[in-house]
Amino acid sequence: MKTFRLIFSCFLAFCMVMISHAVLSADAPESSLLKCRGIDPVFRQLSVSLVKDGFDSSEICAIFSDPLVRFNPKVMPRKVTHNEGALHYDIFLEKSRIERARRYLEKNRELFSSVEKEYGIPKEVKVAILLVETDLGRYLGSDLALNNLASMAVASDFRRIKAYLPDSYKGLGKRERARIKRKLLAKSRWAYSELKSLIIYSSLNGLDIHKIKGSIFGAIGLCQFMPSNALKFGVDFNKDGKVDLFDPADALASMANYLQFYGWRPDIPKKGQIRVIKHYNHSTPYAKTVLKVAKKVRQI
Ligand SMILES: [Ca+2]
Repeated sequence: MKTFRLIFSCFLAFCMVMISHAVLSADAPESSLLKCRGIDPVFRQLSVSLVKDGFDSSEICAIFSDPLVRFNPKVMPRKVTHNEGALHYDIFLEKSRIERARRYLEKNRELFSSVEKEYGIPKEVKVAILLVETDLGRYLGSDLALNNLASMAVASDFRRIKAYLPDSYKGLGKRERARIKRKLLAKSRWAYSELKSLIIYSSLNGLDIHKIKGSIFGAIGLCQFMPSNALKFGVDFNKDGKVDLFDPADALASMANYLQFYGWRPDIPKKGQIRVIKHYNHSTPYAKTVLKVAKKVRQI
């Protein structure tokens, strides 16, 4: 009987150790961030999720405790109400813009030619996309990609952004409210995934995430790639050991790599060109504008 009790006690002790170990492991992400000061409470749970997903806690602490990191409640309301079709693309056909695109092409002709030789995408199409996306690098976003993506990632909580939603989103019935909440949840999950890609992209390429500007929706660089595309299609064309989408060589080659992947071929008909460009931005007016700009640049 004594032996049985001893074995039972040992078994019990073993179970307790295993259970406490399991509890500690489950709590590990939270506890590993306990000593991290300066994370805005709005990003605390997000930071824990990132550590749970395998990111190093000291890296996450360094990223989110930086004073440059801030929550912007206006980003998600813009995302859910964004209407690409309503944008006015005609401004890109203005003579002054076409001339600037032409001058940009001339200045970087050697680079445009070597990228064209490698990927087969006409230089005029590439400069047209640069013009429409970032006005040839003049407009790369006013805030950090990190802030915009993190702000969207935590915006599934309706209360956080409610005040910034347009009036048409207010005073809605239960059913409509539930639909909006589902939409917010889907967008915030997407933003979280892009945020993870941004952290990986900056880390892999030795880039300071606190210096990476992004569009309101988190697209980065001259070619305005979402971070997941930066990881999939980014090219280190100038062979300096990193994919830097703010560098014209890497940005142009990455853009060409993307277009080639989605089916651009030297003899592709216009319909096919529009189809491929729509992978870049799912808007027919956008694709048609890119081709019109390319044609005008070619004619000058
Ligand atoms: Ca490079």
